Order: sequence, then structure tokens, then C-alpha cells
Amino acid sequence: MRYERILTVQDISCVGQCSLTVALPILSACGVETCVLPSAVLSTHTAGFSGFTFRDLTEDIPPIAAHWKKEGIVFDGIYTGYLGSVKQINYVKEILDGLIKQDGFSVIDPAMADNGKLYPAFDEEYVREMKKLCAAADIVLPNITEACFLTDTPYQTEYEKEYIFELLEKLCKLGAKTVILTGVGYTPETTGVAVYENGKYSYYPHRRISRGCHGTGDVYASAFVGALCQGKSTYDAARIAADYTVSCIENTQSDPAHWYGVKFEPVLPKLIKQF
Ligand code: PXL
Repeated sequence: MRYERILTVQDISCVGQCSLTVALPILSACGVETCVLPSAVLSTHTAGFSGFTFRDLTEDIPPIAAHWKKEGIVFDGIYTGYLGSVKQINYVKEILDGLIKQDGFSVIDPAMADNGKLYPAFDEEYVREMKKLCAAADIVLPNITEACFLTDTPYQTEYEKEYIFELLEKLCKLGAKTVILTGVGYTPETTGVAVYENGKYSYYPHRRISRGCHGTGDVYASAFVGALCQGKSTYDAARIAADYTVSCIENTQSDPAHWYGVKFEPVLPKLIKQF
């Protein structure tokens, strides 16, 4: 079995089943050594809770990175999610340049928006900096809302293939090598993931579950990176992550009290079986 060392940079939302509390268990289950760089510590995530605490860890990043450099620590890949500040995005860009192996990879999930809106903590300046980070990425993994913000495209809930193509091409023009666009549905009952690699478009449709769930973007991205680290092709990793995310939502939808995230843990054996 392959054994890769990944660095994931995202926040710790202590409660809420997103970001690091999702990435760590999923990547570990995929057999990946997972090193973490927490971007911030929050009492909960910001989507639906109010009065959450937020401790920004931006200024901890340079000394942590400097220590790793001194120790000669490098990573096979980096996967970033929710980043707490504009300055932090710049620090992550420096890490991409200095701490990833020469043939290593970067997966940037520009976790900043959903359903046509930016998350509460973010503004236009944040989007501008995120564009630069995505430009430096091997793989970007936005949902449609994030893709619209990154490419200055008006957000639409209904669209044809041309609209999706335009988003994919604009994202590649930005500089990203490969784009995985999630939440792409051409019919009311389905959604899916569009993969754009070396100018080639492929699409994996899957079941759309009407109940929207928080944290599914992080579940998806973590399973995608895990599958990639197991040697799966980009398309297969995108497919495996989609099937896993759907199973997590199915495992949660009958429990209205569990509105803040998905019960991804009991479904992990299903993901591991893919490897
Ligand atoms: O799942 C994305 C995410 C991660 N981290 C924090 C969030 C969100 C989404 O709202 O608030 C803190």
C-alpha cells in the first residue's frame, strides 16, 4: 500500500464536523500520514451557529513553517481548506513553494462560499487573494458558488453545459492545472462532479439529496485527496469521493437534530473498501 505524507491547512472548528475534524479522520482512514497546520480555532463552524469564538492562528504559521524547514521536513502534497485571513493565504503560498516535494501536489479547496453567498467572515479582498492561491494550484476543488466568485461570473442555479464549460475554462485560465467542480446538476434529480483536466471534460452524475448539509465540501475534498494518495486517477478519486459523500448524507438525512454536519464516521468502511 502507498504511504504518503500530506499537510492539510484548515481551521479547527471544535464542534461542527467540518475542516480538520473531518480531514484528519478521513485521510487517516485512507492510510495517509496527515500533518496539520491549523489556521484558526473556532468553538463551532460559522454556518448556522451564532456567537462562535474565533482565534486566528495566522502569526503562528511562519515560525511553524520555519521549524519544519530547519528540520528538513517536506510533504508529498498539500491540501488546504478554510483559511482564516488574507495574510494566511499568502503564507500558504509560501509553503507551497518551500515545503512540498518537487513532484508533490497541491489541492486547494477555496472553502469560502456556498449557495451564491460568501461565508460570513469573508469579503472581496479575501476572494482576490484566493484567486492567486488557486492560480498556483495543481488541483482546485470549488463548488459552483466559489467558482463564480473566483472567475467573476454571475451565479446561476439553473444552467446548461456551456455555463459549466465557461467556469471550467476560466478557472484554468486563472492558472489551475486541473479543476474538480462539485454540485453540477443538469436535471432536478441529479447533481454531480465535473472534472476538467488537460482540456478534457468528464462528468460523474450522482444522486441529489434535497437536504443541504454543512461540511460536505470538506468530506468530499478529504476523501478526494485520500483517494488520490492511494494512486487513483483524478476522475476515479472524484467519483469515489462523490459516492462516499452521498452515503454520508444518506446516513444523516433522517436525523433533523444533526443539522450542522454529516455522520461521516460510520460510513468510513465503505470508503476504505475502494482501496
Ligand atoms: O466547511 C467549511 C467551513 C470550514 N470552517 C469553518 C466554516 C465553514 C463553513 O461555514 O465556517 C469555520
